[in-house]
Amino acid sequence: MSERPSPLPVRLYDSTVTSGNGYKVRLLLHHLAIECKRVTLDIFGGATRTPEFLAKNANGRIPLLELDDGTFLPESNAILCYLAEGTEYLPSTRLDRARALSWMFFEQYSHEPYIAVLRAWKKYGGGLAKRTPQELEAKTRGSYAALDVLERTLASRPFLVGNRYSIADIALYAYTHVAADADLDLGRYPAIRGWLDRVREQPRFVAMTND
Ligand SMILES: N[C@@H](CCC(=O)N[C@@H](CS)C(=O)NCC(=O)O)C(=O)O
Repeated sequence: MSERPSPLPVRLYDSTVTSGNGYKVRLLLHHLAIECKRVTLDIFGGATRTPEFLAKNANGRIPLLELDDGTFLPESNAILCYLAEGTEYLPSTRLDRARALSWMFFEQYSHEPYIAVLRAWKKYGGGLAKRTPQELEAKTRGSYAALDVLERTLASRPFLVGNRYSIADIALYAYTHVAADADLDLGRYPAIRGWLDRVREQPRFVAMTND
């Protein structure tokens, strides 16, 4: 029995201030030349915690992708997997697909909770005044630990998986390229900087702008 065609993306719920998690989705949509209406929400003003939004995503966060059959798909890296299916951005072998997932889980556990959170505190206030020096120090230490992992990996390969650009690179590019917003110094990471340049050279690359 043949599978029914997958529902198509119609709307991306994103943030009024630049969210790397939202940007991951926008970048892949742009690579794929997929038109998708973007709805921006004031995440610091509680717009993702209203009853209306919680009915769409019980976790109250963007990005959230709405599909043409009324389905809502949360979690940036899950959305990348959905959109990349059947395209060159999803690695072609089983092992490489699992490796891409490894990087995306790494991003969510060891990278984004440090770099993205530190960036939000420093760039948008985000309660910075209430943070203790110890909290800032812990986030900074965790951020550099994640960058060290990327540097060691990218010293010997052009992209994270299978020597070609994939959703793993998109997931890790999002917050790595704005590390300076978190007062993190990429000067000592030549392999990361070379990889950031290679990502920017990809066809239909689009920069993370809107604030
Ligand atoms: N694991 C989630 C994290 C999403 C996330 O933290 N979204 C933030 C913006 S980057 C948000 O919506 N914050 C609003 C809130 O928590 O109310 C993903 O990768 O999509």
